[in-house]
Amino acid sequence: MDQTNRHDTEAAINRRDFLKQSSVFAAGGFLLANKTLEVSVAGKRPNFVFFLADDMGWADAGYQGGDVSTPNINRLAREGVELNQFYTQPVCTPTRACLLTGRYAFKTGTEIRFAPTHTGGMLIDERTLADALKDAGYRTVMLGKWHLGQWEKKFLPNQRGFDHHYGQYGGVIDYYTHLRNNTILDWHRNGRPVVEQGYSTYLIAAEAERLIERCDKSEPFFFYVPFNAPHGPRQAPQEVVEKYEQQGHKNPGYAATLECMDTAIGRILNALDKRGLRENTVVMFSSDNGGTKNPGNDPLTGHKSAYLEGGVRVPAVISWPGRLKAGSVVNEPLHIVDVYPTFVKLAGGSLAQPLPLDGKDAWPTIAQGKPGPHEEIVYGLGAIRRGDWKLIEADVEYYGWKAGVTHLYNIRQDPYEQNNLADQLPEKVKELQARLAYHATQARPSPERPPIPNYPPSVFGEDEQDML
Ligand SMILES: [Ca+2]
Repeated sequence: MDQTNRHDTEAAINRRDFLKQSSVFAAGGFLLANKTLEVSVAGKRPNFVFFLADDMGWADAGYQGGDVSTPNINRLAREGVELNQFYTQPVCTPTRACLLTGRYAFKTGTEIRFAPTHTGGMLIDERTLADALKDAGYRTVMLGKWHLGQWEKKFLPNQRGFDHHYGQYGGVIDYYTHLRNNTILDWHRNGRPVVEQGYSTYLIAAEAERLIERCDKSEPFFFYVPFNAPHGPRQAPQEVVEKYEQQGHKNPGYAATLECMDTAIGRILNALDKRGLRENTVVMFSSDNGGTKNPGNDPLTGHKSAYLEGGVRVPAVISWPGRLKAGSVVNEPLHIVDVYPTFVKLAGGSLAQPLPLDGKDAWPTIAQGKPGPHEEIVYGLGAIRRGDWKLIEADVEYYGWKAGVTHLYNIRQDPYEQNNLADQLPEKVKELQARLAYHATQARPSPERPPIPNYPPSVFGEDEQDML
């Protein structure tokens, strides 16, 4: 066995052991129960930085034993709290809606992934996390990929609570040309198209550095930083790709794209350090959905687009130096809808709003080892978990996974979803089906306008057509 293979094997074994250990903790209580620091949020309100990776696999962060260099994400885990059962939706658009509204995506008009021809957007009566923090006196900044409506102005980031936006509106860009399908410019700053040179991941880091350098330290801020990395096309500076080629890495393009994202995270953390802001900043990192088949999500089953754990259970860490116990692990199930109430509460903001939240304040679980706040977690209208039981009622055809088959798993006993108990436990299936049927009554689709005229346009953003 050569060195690379040995490393891969050892990493896989470590991950397997860790997951087994996790299921024991989940059964027995809460790892943090007697070890937490008491957290008081009295005093100065924290800043928030949320880094969102795009399609990063469960196994790829170095802190999970992955073979890509991610020292900055590892540092966040080492200095913060690892969220070991942190769930999202299986694809980009709905996860981003969950994060920004604290509500399940099917209620916000975003159950489906927005294609480039899509003229709809996240429903405009939804209050966003940026709206809520702005109401609480925060400066709100978004750097990166939106994917919640790319055409009408009312759906764009500056209209959804962000004081500043820089980045892309749609789902995919070329990292260097910032074009979709080699045709449509998708790079913008505050509602204006931007034509510039540079690698998107590093441009995002540079914009963040500039803003942090200039920021008024008396004004709290929320930075939402959803990178387009490591989503395809997997592009990175040649010297980084060559490093992984020389190591014999099975997917050097992916590895380099991920490493560069980690480098950008490090630059932004350093910018906070330089201004003396890190101690008063909550930094969170997660992926938006599971990895694709290559590199995969070993040892979880399934991939992006599937409701299996590999599609919806993602690497996630949260750090607040001096406030959260360094190097601790939370094994309670949490969902990305929880970020909204958790952050707004820490900010001293108001959660009073007409549309009810699905997210729960997860701070007592994260900081004090309290039981998880959820009786159930909904992954979309085709999958739900209540307690340890997870039902997958429908799914897309994906990498050999068959749609139209009912699956029932006990996630605590069977975290890799190997043993479908649906035929053995019809009453449990019925109970969970009834819950999904209830949630389906809450769905709100987003109406689309007629197709984008003269598709493909030269730039996304209807009002930006004449600005190029
Ligand atoms: Ca994604």
